[in-house]
Amino acid sequence: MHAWPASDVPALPGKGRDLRIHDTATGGPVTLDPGPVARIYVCGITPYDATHLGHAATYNAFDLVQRVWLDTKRQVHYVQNVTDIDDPLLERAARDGEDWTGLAERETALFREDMTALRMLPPRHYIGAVEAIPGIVPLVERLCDSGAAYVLDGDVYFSVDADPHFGEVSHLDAEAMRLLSAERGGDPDRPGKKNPLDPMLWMAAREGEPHWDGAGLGPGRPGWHIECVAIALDHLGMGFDVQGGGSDLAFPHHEMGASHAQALTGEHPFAKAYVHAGMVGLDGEKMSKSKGNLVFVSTLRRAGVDPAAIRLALLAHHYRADWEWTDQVLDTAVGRLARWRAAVSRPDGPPAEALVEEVREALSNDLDAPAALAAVDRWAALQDTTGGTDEGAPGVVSRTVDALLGVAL
Ligand code: 5CA
Ligand code: ZN
Repeated sequence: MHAWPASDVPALPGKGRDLRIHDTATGGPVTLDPGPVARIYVCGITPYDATHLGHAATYNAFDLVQRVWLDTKRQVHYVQNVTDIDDPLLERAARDGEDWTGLAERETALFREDMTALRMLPPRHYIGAVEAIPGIVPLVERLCDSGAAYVLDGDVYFSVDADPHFGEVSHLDAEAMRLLSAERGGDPDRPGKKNPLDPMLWMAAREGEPHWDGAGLGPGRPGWHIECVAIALDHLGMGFDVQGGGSDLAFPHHEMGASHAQALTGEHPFAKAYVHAGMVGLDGEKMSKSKGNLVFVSTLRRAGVDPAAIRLALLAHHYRADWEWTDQVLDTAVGRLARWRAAVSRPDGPPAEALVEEVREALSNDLDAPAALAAVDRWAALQDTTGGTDEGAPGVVSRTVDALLGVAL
C-alpha cells in the first residue's frame, strides 16, 4: 500500500537528545539506544470508520518519537499496518450493505488525508493485512509444526503456554486477561481450547465471508495479532526499538504479538519497548467506533478548523494521560496557534537557543509535549511583552516547532 506524503522536517542547530520513554513491559522509563537506524512498529487503523481524535492522539505520540530520533540524525524505519480484513470491518460493511473492500479503501484514503493534514510523518512501509497474507501463512504453519499452535474444528489457535515470556508485556492476572480477551476480539469461552486465552492465528473460511488460500492450513483468513507480527518481522526483524499503539492494545494485542514472535524465533524480546498512549474520551466515555461517540478529524477539517490547531490540541496533553476532548480544548489550541503565529511573524525577537534545548529536553523526557508547549508559550509571551533584538530568532522558533512538534506556523 502507499502511505502519504511526508512534510519537510527542518534541520535544527545543535544535536538532539536520546529518547527516554515509558515501557509498559518494565513499568518504567527506558533510554533507547537504537544505533544509526531506529526501528518502530505502530499498529494502524481498522478502516471501517473515519479517523477520530483518539486515533489522531495516538499517532501524534509516535510521530513525536520519530521526530525526536530524526533530530538525533538517525534514520527511522517506521512500519505501520492497516487491518483491512477483520470482523469489525465485515460487520460494518454488512450493516451498511456495502462491499467490505470499498469501505476499507475509502476509510484508508481518508486516514491518509487526515495524517497528511496533521503533518504526521508517513511510515516507510505501510502494509495491509490482505497483502501480508502470503507471509502470514508460512508463519502459522511453522507454529503448528513446532507444537506452538493447534487446530480446533479447522481454526488454528496459538498456544500461549508455548512462550515462557507470555504475560510479561501487560502483567495482568488471569482473570483480567480473560475479561479483556472476551472484550477485545478473543473467544475465551469457546470449548475445546487448551487455554481460554489462546488467540486465533488462522480462521477457516466461513460461509459467505472472504477467504484466502492458506496452503496446508486450508482456505481462511488471518487472526489479528499474527498480522502485525508477520509485518513487523518482515520489515523490522526481532528486537526492534518500539512497538506502539493505544493502551487498549497492551492486552491482548501486543502481549499475544510478542508471544507469537518469541515462539517463532526463540528470541526475546520482540520489541525493546512497548509504548502505549492514553485513551481520548468524549462525554465521559472512551471515544470508540463501537460506541459511536466520535469526533472525526475530517469533520473538523471540513468545518474549517486549521489542522495545526487540532495538532496543538493533541500536543497539549501528555501522551500517556487519558483525557477528554471538549470544545474548550480546541478553543485553547486555536488561541495558542494565533499567539505563536503572531510571535514568529516578526523579523527579530528574544533569543531562541535556550528554547530549542527546552523543547528537546521536554520531548526526550517521555515525550512531554505539554512542557514543550509551555516553553514556546514563554518565548511567545516574552516576544509579546518586551520583544527582542535577536535577528532570525522567530525563524529558529518556527523551525523548532515544525521539526519537533509537527506544527507549521
Ligand atoms: N488495527 C488495529 C491495530 S493492529 C486497531 O486497533 N485499529 S483501531 O482503528 O481500532 O485503532 C487504531 C489505533 O488508535 C490503536 O493504536 C488504538 O489503540 C488507538 N485508539 C483507538 N481508540 C482510541 C482512543 N479513544 N484514544 C486513543 N487512542 C485510540
Ligand atoms: Zn497491530
